[in-house]
Order: sequence, then structure tokens, then C-alpha cells
Amino acid sequence: VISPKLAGKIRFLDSTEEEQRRGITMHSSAIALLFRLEDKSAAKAEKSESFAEEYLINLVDSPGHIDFSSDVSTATRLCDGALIVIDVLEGLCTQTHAVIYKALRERMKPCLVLNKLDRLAVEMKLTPIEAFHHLRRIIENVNALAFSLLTSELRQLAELEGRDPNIEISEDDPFLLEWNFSPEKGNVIFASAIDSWGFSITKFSNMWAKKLGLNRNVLQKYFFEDYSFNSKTIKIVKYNAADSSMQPMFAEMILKPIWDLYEAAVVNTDLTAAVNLAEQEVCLSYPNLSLS
Ligand SMILES: Nc1nc2c(ncn2[C@@H]2O[C@H](COP(=O)(O)OP(=O)(O)OP(=O)(O)O)[C@@H](O)[C@H]2O)c(=O)[nH]1
Ligand SMILES: [Mg+2]
Repeated sequence: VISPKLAGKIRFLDSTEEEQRRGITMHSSAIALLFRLEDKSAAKAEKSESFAEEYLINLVDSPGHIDFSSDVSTATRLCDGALIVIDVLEGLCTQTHAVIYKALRERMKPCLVLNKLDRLAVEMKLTPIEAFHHLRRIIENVNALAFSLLTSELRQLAELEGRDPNIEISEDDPFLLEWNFSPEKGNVIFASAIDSWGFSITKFSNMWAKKLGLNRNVLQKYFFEDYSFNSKTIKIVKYNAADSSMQPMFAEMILKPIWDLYEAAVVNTDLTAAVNLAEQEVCLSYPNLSLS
């Protein structure tokens, strides 16, 4: 529906004149999207009958502004899952609290989208390590907020049902686990909508696992933690901040290639350098390592 050139720029779902003029979403609007799994082996490996290779996703884009929160209430009633989009420069805003609370009350299956990563590289000029810590802090803040909203919700529920509201909430509570965001679990997406890209660390775990001959689950487990990859021994080791030759895996193996690409393409506007970097793909984290 949207040409690749306009993707990320056109406000396709803000269709009324006033929304276009004010540059904000005022009413919810929906679109049906067909999604095909790229990796069909995942569908085959999954025994469940409900797992398919193709999905029709009915996406409802709802407003963020607090004045139009009744539209969010309707959308949370209608939908099974929620993509909670956070601007990584702004972090948690008042409207994020309201939206999370509504989604949580409707028992939606959530996924966190950390958007505008391009601005961390180009505008804020954070290094990949600084950006990694910044992103980690946002996820921690969202988790703390979801935890406090969820416990108060469960206590209110207990009170309504005539049970003791001072219940202890178990850490294994499935509802609590669902509202705990962690890139390792695949419920966090890193994105730059304006530049039409986004990923979960599963994508990079699969890519690096193939290149390095390592187990993808092991990579997935350590990618967002304080671990480094030693390219000499091809081993994952504990990250030591005092050792300047070390970088956390997420910073070095995921953010650095993206940062280098932004530096070449956007900061230096050197198209040849950008194309060269893109062709080297993820290998540019370790130029001395000969990888396929
Ligand atoms: N740099 C950058 N800007 C972005 C990105 N995504 C969106 N924007 C800009 O952020 C502004 C708001 O984008 P919208 O898509 O309207 O955001 P929204 O969350 O739908 O806003 P409301 O629905 O009005 O709450 C626009 O000026 C976009 O161009 C991104 O990934 N990077
Ligand atoms: Mg909008």
C-alpha cells in the first residue's frame, strides 16, 4: 500500500485532515496486514496446531495523546496483543503509564517497541556502549512500572472478590512474567520507524550463530547481558568495564555495525562507504575474523 520511498515518512493511518495538520493521531484506525514467516523451519519445529506460516494481523493504531484515551480503551478491548511504542529519547511518558495500565487490565499480550534508535546515534551521539546502557535503563523502568501497576491491579481484584488484598504475588505468576520485558525473551523490538527497520535479538542470534558456529540459544541468552565476545578464542566471556578492549555483546555485535552505517550514510553522507559497510554486514564488528 505504501511505496518503499514513503515508508516510515507518510502518516498513512492518520487519515483525517486535522490529524495530518496537527501531526498527531486523534482517532484509532485499523489495517489488515499479511505476515509470512521468513524462516519456515520455525513453523515446522513448532508442534502446536495453532502455529502457522502465514498470519493476518489486524493492526489498530490508537492515539498516544491523553485527550483521546477513550480510543485506547476501545482498542485494548478489541485486540489480543499490544505493541507499546516508546521513543527512546523521551523514555517513559505520562501517556505510556496510561496505555500500559489499560493494556494490562485487558490482559493483552504485550511487546515493547523501542523506537527512534537512529536519534541515539545521529543526534545524541551516544557510543554503542552508552546506547546499550540507555536502552537497558528504559526496559528496567518499563518493567518496574508494569510490576507496580500489576501488583496493585491484582490486589484490587482480590479485594473485589472478598480475598485478602495484601496477597504476596509470586515471581512465577504467568501474568507477571508476560509483563516482564527482556530482549532474550523476544518481547522487545529495537526500531527506527522513520528508517524502516526493526529487529528483535533473535534475528541477530540466528545470524551470528550461523557465522560463528555457536549455539543460537546461548547467544540469545547472553546478548543483552554483561557479556563480551572474544573473537580470538570465539568464546563468550564476562564483560569487564575496566578492560577497555572489551565491549558488551549487544553494543559490539548489534549496535556498532548499525552505528557505523549511520556515521557513513547520515553523518558523512558517504554513499560508497555506506554501501561497503552494508555489504560487509555484521562482520565489521571483527574485521580480523575471517567469516563467511
Ligand atoms: N528520528 C525518528 N523520528 C521518528 C521515528 N518514528 C517516528 N518519528 C517521528 O516522530 C514523530 C511522531 O511520529 P508518529 O508516528 O506520529 O508518532 P505516534 O506515536 O503515532 O504519535 P501519536 O499517535 O500522535 O501519539 C513524527 O515527526 C515522526 O516523523 C524514528 O524512528 N526516528
Ligand atoms: Mg499515531
